[in-house]
Amino acid sequence: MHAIATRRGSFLGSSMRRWLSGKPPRILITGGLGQLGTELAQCLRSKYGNDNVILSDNKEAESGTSGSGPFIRCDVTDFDYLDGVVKNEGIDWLVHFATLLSAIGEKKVDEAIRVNIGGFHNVLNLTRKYNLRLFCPSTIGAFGPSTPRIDTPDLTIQRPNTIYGVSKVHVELLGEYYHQHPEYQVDFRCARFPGILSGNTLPGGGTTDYAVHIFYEAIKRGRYTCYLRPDTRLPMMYIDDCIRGTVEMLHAPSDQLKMRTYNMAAFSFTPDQLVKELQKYVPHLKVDYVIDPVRQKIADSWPESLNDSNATRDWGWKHDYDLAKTTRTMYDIIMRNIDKDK
Ligand code: VAH
Repeated sequence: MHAIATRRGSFLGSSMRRWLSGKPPRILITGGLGQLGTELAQCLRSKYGNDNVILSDNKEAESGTSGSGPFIRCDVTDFDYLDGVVKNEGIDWLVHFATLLSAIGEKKVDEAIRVNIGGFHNVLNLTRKYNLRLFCPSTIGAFGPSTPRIDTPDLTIQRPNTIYGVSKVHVELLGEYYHQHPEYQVDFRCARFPGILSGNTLPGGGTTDYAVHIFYEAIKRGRYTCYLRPDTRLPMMYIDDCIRGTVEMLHAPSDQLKMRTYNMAAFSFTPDQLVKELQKYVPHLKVDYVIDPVRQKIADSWPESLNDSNATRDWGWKHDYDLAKTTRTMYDIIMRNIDKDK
């Protein structure tokens, strides 16, 4: 790999050379077929060109799901294969979404350790090897029952009691270790996402998934059975804000980031508050509550609201969508998609 020396005496990899030459970065997104990957790819492809943003996942992309650019089947737990993709595709930035979420992780602990921790080790070591820029999301799930639950700050008690949360605390700490290590100096960036609401993509295996599924059930059947108590208040965000914030953080000059792991917040709501807002569009909606003890215990261990003032200070983060605007947007998108499918 060609490199040029810098004032620090370290070597800038080909990625920095490309960046300095004004060429767009080549970006690999792992776990790309999940709730966020295709929307992020669409946003980055509009900025950097379709062919410079490669979606990947450990399963084949059904026709049309990988959007307007390239897709590579890739298992993040296979270091040699992932190494070959990064090298052969000349990757500069890596967005690492591949993970088992909170509820599915509790059902498949060994796989969650293999993917969430082993997969991250591979990604982090390749980031160091090829001098990449790495964005890996964390989550409100990285906090636990002993964390202050209101206006939770970036730096506080983190004793999560799910394998998802434990793996994400490991991601945060190991990523920051590789960043501050004098020989590694890895460009690691991490944002703790709340529950994400999306109208074009579905979440899978999370505790906050109800906030998406209720829209589809309300519109299609006029009723929904919620697995969380009606008063379970959780931090949430609309996907457009999440994608924009992720791109803004990817773009932020490294020396602007005083930290490497930041809370990103928008608004919080309970199932009951969401139901009342959705009934403005589906007045006949009926919701009953059949509590899932596993997901209720997970939700009860998470913050009710986040403080994201450091993200605003360091890279200008600010959410745009509130509950009313999110509900209206989601309803319109899903109605449009249903009409298209007819
Ligand atoms: C989950 N949607 O429910 C994910 C997210 C904040 C929650 O990490 O597991």
